[in-house]
Amino acid sequence: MMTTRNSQKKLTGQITTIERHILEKQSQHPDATGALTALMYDIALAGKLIAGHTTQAGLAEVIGTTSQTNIHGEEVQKLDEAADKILFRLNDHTGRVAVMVSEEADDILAIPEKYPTGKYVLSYDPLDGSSNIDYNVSVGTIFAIHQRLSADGERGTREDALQPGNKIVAAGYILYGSSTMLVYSVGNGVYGFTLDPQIGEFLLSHPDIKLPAKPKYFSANLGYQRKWSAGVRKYTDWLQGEDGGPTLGLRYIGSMVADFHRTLLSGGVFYYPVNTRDAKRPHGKLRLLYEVNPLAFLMKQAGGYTSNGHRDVLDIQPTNLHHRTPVFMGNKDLVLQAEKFIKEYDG
Ligand code: AHM
Ligand code: MG
Repeated sequence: MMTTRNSQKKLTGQITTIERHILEKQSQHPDATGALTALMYDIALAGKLIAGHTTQAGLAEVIGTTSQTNIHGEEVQKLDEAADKILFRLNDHTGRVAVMVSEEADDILAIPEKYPTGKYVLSYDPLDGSSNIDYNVSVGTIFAIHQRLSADGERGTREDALQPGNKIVAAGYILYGSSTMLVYSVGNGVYGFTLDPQIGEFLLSHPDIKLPAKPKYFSANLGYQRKWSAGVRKYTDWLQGEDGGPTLGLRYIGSMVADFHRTLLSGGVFYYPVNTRDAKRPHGKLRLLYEVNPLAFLMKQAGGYTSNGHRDVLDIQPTNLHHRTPVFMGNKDLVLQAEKFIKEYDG
């Protein structure tokens, strides 16, 4: 009975594919050339291809030989390297991108000379949280798109890549979890799509995502708590009900896209502060260009706020491609409280 009713509901309801959704958004901008729409669609395609790899992750040993070759005679690649190549190759020849930045590459990724450049800059983390793959835990791709600063027709530059989050024109992530989801924004709301594996299409499942006003969880690696500053420790106590704080539940996956996705849907705060005893990372672990800023852009679009503990991360001018920053993101009142504790106890 349930099955019949559910399928009837599906048949009568509108099915919005990501392509239709992107095209509808584009039609609201009569001056749009379609390049951003096409770029978004290429990223969605990359997401489908990467999802195909991640779902086979545990099979690498089974379908591969003892050496590094799979049954198709191809070299078995590390998943993050495979994801990196997929994103680059789908975008290097389209004439839509001026230059790319990847977590996997030290320097900017130039468009090969034989192909034309376009007006967008694409920054991405091809597979964030990849240390979790061996444990069958969700991982994700994160991306941000800026407009180029250099002249049209030229090769893209490092300056094109080093732009603050407040100049992002579109951003999103693809979460490879119990289902594959793509969540994105072009600056007018946040939309979530779930991949229907039977037809290979992303279908609109979460229209106009807004952060719930009543937060549910806080999310941080409490294993490092003793290495956080006094302000961050006070804040953590506050989140657990000290000094009139809200008493939130704790959830931490250790895969930023998954922790972010839950925070976006449930309300709360995700933070990754500086570990004061880690001299190698005086600014925390997470990277501004392709991890923090794209998610901060989405968080803002959903009604939330992201801070480095002092100010909006979207206003930080990156000084290098792999610029790191501490991060506190989620419901605005919770994040402002972090700033308050840090100011009071850490100066
Ligand atoms: P990665 O880019 O090497 O995957 O590291 C980033 C990941 C994030 O997904 C996550 O928030 C964080 O590292 C978890 O770090 P930790 O294990 O220190 O809690
Ligand atoms: Mg990463």
